[in-house]
Amino acid sequence: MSVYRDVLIVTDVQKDFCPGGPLAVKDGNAVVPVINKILKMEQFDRVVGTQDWHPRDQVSFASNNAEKYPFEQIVIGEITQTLWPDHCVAGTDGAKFHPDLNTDMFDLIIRKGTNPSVDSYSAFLENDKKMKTGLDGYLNSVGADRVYLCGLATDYCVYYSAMDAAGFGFKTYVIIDACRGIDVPKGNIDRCIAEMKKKGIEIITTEKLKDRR
Ligand code: VGL
Ligand code: ZN
Repeated sequence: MSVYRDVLIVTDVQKDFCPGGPLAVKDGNAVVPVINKILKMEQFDRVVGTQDWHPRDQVSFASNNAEKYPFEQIVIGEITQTLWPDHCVAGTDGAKFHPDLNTDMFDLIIRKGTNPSVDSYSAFLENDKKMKTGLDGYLNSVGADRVYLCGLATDYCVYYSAMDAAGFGFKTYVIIDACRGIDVPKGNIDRCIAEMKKKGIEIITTEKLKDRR
């Protein structure tokens, strides 16, 4: 056991974000074997899985906004919100984890985006940057120092979760070969990677995980 408490966060590896789903991330399913391999390395003190878990009337669904289409933006109060195809509706098949993802080692599963009027990309804070999911409290209570993120999507839920993890004071790493992104608007993945680096988040690969302890 290391002096550090290391937590892996497996972000939104759900059917609806994989090929064939309504909000398919290009090659989204390719993260599954990579994450399974990471889990097998048993290098983490805790593993958290997240699920995007929306009510049908979630404001970020284009279908809930008259004459609006997926990938357009709307302004709700002070929040600029991108609109999406309906996805990850709570309790539906598409909201399930990818069937090949090994979830046996998940200590905690956190569901987010459950508030109809505010979306949540981050596993820590809803898009209003105020309402908490409770994940920061969990990480503090298990004594986490370092947070490692992987999953979907690089430029949305992984990005927002990583920025908040760093904001809450955790040393934060993104395992980039275990992530895939949406890249809307075009260039968004590269922009997010640059922003994360600017915040002190380390972008690493699975290969680099092996000998870090
Ligand atoms: C996500 C868009 C909408 C994600 C979730 O998991 O990255 N992206 N909802
Ligand atoms: Zn969502």
